[in-house]
Amino acid sequence: MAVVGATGAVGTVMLEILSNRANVWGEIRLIASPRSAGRKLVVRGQEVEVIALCDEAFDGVDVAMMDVPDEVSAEWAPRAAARGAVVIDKSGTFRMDPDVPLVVPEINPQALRNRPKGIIANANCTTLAMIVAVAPLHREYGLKELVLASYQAVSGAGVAGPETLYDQIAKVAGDRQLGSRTGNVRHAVGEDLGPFPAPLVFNVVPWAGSLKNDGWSSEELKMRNESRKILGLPDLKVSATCVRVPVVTGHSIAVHAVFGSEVDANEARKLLQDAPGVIVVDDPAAGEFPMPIDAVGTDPSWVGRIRRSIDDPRALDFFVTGDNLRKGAALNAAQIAELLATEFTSR
Ligand code: 11C
Repeated sequence: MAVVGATGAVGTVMLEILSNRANVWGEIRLIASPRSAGRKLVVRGQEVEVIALCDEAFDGVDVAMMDVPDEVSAEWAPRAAARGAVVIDKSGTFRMDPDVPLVVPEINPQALRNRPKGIIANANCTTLAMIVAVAPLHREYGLKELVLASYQAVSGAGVAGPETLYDQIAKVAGDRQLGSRTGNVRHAVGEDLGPFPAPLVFNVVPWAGSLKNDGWSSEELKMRNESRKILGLPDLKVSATCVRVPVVTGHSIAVHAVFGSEVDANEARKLLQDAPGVIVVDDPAAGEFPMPIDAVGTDPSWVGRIRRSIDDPRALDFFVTGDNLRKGAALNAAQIAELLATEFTSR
């Protein structure tokens, strides 16, 4: 196996995950940009030297997991596939390509068999946290529409995200004027906003990704288009508002899901309790809700605040939180790789 982008935010979590799951790989090769080549990282208790991205790096590799920027994937995923590796790509480049399956092992594992380009795509972290909870409800009630609002952690923006938030927190700590009319957060934080369009500290920013047509952000369109593809519902109505919040790790989504048939909140809660990859934390009277501070470092999507819409008996409202670096990225890719390993060994 090759891990491409081994030194990034997701790469670091990937090495941790590969170190803790069953070893079906033998050699794990670590690949990164020439800038990071020569660094030594630990995987499965062994120190491994990072090698620079080049065609030869893929020789003998069965599965290559790539976590690199879109433009790097666009060039290197086909090159790695041409060298004989099955590529699991975590970028946005191939997700909507009809010849590339978009796989969530709990939902559509069969899709990975049809991969004419030798590339399998991994969904966006916000989509992944939400879709694992939505799919079992869809199977029971028949999904018609999703209205979503996300609360996304800064680590979704890569290593620069947490660095920016921690720096901003250090700059404002102890100033009790900030956040009131007499304190100016923008002034306290300074001009360097890192990867964000506005200060994150003492704030929420209704923006993630880049500007697309008619005012939608790329992140909002990903939630719509990827949900449709994963669930096999090309006409699903999806309306998402993506918001960045001052959380380091853990993306949350408020979901309003409209179904074809009437829903029952208790039955839905039971369905979710039995669903793979989901944990239900839903006891508001005891102060128990899904929250990033609890979900960080864990594998499932945490679901709570499950209630039937007051005005529509076919609609369910709930809140989901998941670790955006684990199920949202590295874990889902590792699960896909494990499915591939089963396929290879049964040949
Ligand atoms: C964020 N969800 O939180 C994004 C990061 O398409 O894989 C992942 C972008 C992607 O900013």
